[in-house]
This record gives sequence, C-alpha cells and structure tokens, in this order.
Amino acid sequence: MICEALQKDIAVMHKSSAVDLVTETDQKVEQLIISSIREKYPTHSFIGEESVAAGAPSALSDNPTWIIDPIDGTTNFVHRFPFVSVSIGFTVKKEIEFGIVYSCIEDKMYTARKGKGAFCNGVPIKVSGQEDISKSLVLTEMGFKKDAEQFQTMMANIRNILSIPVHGIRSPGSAAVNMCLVACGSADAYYHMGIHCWDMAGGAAVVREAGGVIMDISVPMPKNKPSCLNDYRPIALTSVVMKVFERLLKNIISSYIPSTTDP
Ligand code: LIP
Repeated sequence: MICEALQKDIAVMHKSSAVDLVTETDQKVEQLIISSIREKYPTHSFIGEESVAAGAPSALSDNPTWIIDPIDGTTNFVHRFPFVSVSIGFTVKKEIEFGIVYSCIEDKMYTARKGKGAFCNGVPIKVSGQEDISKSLVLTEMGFKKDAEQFQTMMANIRNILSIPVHGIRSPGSAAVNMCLVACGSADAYYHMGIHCWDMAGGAAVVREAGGVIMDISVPMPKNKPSCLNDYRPIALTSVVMKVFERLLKNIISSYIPSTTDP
C-alpha cells in the first residue's frame, strides 16, 4: 500500500505542528493492520499512532497489545526519501514479545522474538560491538518540537557528540529504521529525545535480540546496579540510547525533555 502510494500524488496534512505530517496512507495502513489483527485476535488491545492522534487512548495494560506505527518516517514518505517503515511491537504484561520493522522501499523485513534472535530478511543480525565512542557512527533525530529549550539542547548534544569526536552523526528520518541500523551493526548508537512508543516498540525487540541495549536516560540508574544494561523498560521509554557505550552518551546528553503523549 505504501509503495503504491509513493507512485501517486501525496496529499499532506498536519498534526501537532506545520512539520508534523500525516497522510491518508498513514491512516489507511493503520486501519488495515488493526482490522486484520482484530479479526483474528478480537480481545487484543492496540496502540496506533494515528488512532491516538484521532483521540484513542494511549494506555498500556497487561492485555496483549499491538503497538503500531503505520508509517514511521512520514516526512521521508512525503519527500520519497527512501527510509520509510512500518513498525509493530507486540507486548504481553507490558513486556515486548516480538517486533517487526518493514523498511518498505529498501524491502528489508526486520524481525525479532524474545529469546529467539533478530533477523533481516531471515538472515541473523547483531550489533557492531564497537566499544570506543570515538570510532562510532551515531544516529539521532531532530523531532518536531522546536521550542527554544529543546532546540538548544538538541544543538548542544550534536555539538558535544561531534566534538568527542565521533566518526559521524546521521539522521535517516525513521526511528524504527535507525534502531534496525544499530541492530545490524551499520551504526553504533542512536539517541532520541521525545520518541513515542509506536516509533520504537518494533525496533526495541530487534535491537535487544541483536545484542543491543535500550535505556531511558530519564530513569535514574538503580544504586545496586553498575549499569542499566539489564534494566530494560521498553514501554516506559520516552528516550532511547543504545549500545555498549550508553554510559558515555548519558554523560553527554545534557538534559531531557519528556514527551507527554506516551503511556
Ligand atoms: C517520526 C520518526 C522520526 C522522528 C519523529 C517521529 P512518524 O515518526 O520516524 O524519525 O524524528 O520524531 O517520531 O511521525 O513519521 O511516524
């Protein structure tokens, strides 16, 4: 459906701001996914980006829940910039059981199931294992909220990370694809302020099963644990930092502005 829509004119609508874009295809893809799953699993719950935008609750319960981003990278989709994905994470008792990210234009299907590994088009993937931040490629996204405080923090973070120096910073424009790029070792870390659960639920399973680490820097490290490596709280996350050098990034990212719309 997404690939077909890319061949036609794309009508753009706006959500929270003039740069928060949505299209009819976002809505149609979400409806298609939810209705086909609901037919098979009528008791399951859903958190979908476009349903929430239309007023549906965004609340996670213990019930089996599908967390859906029908088009992650809508701005890319509108511009035909080739990182556009469908992201689905499935939780039971608030724990992610499996995740799927389909990068439509690249035709890459990332899949992961708890304890069973991560795959791209069926081939096992793993994180890079890079432990030296100065040899790293780091991903980030600029997000939609551009108030003065957030803007300043975002720019300071980029300046700080570039000054380490790292090999580079990239911003592909789809949170789910970014997570999969870390999962398959094409990038070493990804950080994001104000990410939403539907942007990351599918990718979280993929990263974790590929040997990566996800953390919320707004959650203080427990005193009895030397690191957050085992403190995996996917649904509480509103910000992610991945990979083995998360401690370094934690020191670099100077402040944190939570998103208010996530469960
Ligand atoms: C978007 C992400 C993008 C990020 C935005 C937003 P959408 O998702 O993919 O990388 O910068 O904050 O979360 O709105 O295209 O599904």
